[in-house]
This record gives sequence, structure tokens and C-alpha cells, in this order.
Amino acid sequence: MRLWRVVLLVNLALAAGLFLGYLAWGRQIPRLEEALALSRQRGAFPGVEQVFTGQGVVRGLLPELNVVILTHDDIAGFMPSMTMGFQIQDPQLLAATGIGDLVRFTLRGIPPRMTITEMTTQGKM
Ligand SMILES: [Cu+2]
Repeated sequence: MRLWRVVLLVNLALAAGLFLGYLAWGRQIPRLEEALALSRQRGAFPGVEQVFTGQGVVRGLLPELNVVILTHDDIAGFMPSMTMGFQIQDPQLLAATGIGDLVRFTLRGIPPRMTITEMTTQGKM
């Protein structure tokens, strides 16, 4: 067999192999991205920033510590309902809130160190 034919056959075999590999693995990518997004949601990666939203009632304000005490509902994927203190990022959020307010809030951070970054009053309890 002539050398150029050998080279051509080897190249064709490589091209066919690459194409088949691309077909097989290319189809895995959307499935893997989905699994990754789901794992991130579940907090499967310690050290990765998480975001949760929740609703609760303000029980206490500790402006000198930048803490709000809330009785919060279930925070899906994070914690069940309870009364606890949350660190608050912006002291302005505390000033705009009163005891007994029904609030919606956003928690952001690397668990277990979560901070309230947004909080809006929905009404009074
Ligand atoms: Cu809690």
C-alpha cells in the first residue's frame, strides 16, 4: 500500500472516531448540566455561595449587632421553620422594619454563614 493511502486511512479513522465521540458525549452535556444545577440547589458543594428566599415575622431587632430575630417559615432546601437571629447586610434594612412585621427576605452566603441581603415588609401580624 502506498504511504499516502495509509496516511489517508489513518486520518479518516481518527476523524470518524472523533465524530462518534462527539455524538456520544455531546448528548451527555445537557444531562450533566442539569445534574450540576440540581446539586448546586441542594447545596452539594460546600464552600459555594447559596441563595434562599423565605418569609417570616420580625420578633426582635438588634441594630448594634446588625441582627434581626425572625420566626421564619420553612426555607426550602435549607432549614425548617423556627425562631432565630439573622445577620443583616445593610443596617438600613433594620431601620425600615418594626417588630411584628411580616417580611420576605433573601439569604445569601456560604452555609452556615448566611446573611440577609434583601428584606421587604409585607404587612403587620
Ligand atoms: Cu432558621
